[in-house]
Amino acid sequence: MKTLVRTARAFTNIALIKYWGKKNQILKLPCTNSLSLTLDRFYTDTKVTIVNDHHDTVYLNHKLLDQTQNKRILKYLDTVRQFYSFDDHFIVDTVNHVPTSAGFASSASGFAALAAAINETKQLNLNKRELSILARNGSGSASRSIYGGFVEWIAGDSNETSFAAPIDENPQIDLTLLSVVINKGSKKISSTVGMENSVKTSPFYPNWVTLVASEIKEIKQAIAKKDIQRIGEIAEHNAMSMHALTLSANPSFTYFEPETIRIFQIIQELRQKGILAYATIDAGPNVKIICTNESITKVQKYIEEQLSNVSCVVANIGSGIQYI
Ligand code: 2P0
Repeated sequence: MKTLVRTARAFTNIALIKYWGKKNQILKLPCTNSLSLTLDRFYTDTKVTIVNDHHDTVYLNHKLLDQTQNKRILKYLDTVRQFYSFDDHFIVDTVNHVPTSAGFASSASGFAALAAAINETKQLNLNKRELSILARNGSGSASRSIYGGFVEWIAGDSNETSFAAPIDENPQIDLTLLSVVINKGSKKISSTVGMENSVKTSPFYPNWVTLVASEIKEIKQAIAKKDIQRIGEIAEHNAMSMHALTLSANPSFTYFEPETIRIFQIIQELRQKGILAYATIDAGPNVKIICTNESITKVQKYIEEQLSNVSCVVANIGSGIQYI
């Protein structure tokens, strides 16, 4: 009898305290803990089928990937086979559900969904911690997308001790996110390369490690108190400090574009008007704005009035891995 293989669904996450630097490139062990919020608007659905063959095939959004495009996924499948000592090869069918130009990276939801899909197909019966470890080996930020709500990735110092843990999977908090998309193109310096250059060459990197430790503590207190303003303040400061590492790397680089700075100025103007808005920016030019249900409409209206060439997408708090 053929068993029904379910599709795994994983949602993307936005880091409020960023992961920016590894102490082990192969295992993707980060230099610091990080803390994120899982979002509901962008997710990846992945189904994995075992084939009677000696190679893997990968489809993304129903298109067959060529040998360059599927390289990272094939390498990951080799790692998983080695971890769990099996020889099966797979057809990987993955679909990214992106609201019109949301400006989110897909590696977090992508590798979380792939790890969960392999768990399902191979009946590995992994618990969430083991699943987080497996996802981390694909992409660091994917370790956090196993859970919903607020999530902390504990850096650890080995494969077994580096995993995400939930802080509050279903927080009752008035927080909503506005993603402002400036540029939909892929970035020139990948996160992997950007963080490696920052660790190696920024004179401020040791300070970053100290800063993250204290900001994680502070933001967890703010989350417990549901203090949205404090969450925003800490997240914005942490994001700007991460980007200071790129500017202070040698050679210096930045993910910012002129509109990134403009939106940052607009956010400061909005705050002066008493409207709650705080920025967080990942390894790209797009800005994600932490808002409340009350402020988000005003923030979006103000941005669209000031800048005609950007698009906005609203996201709310999302859940962890699902099987559908
Ligand atoms: C984060 N980012 O915490 C940080 C903030 C981007 C900026 O995690 O090398 O794609 O695959 O582990 O997970 C993006 O890095 O990097 C990222 P790898 P990943 O969300």
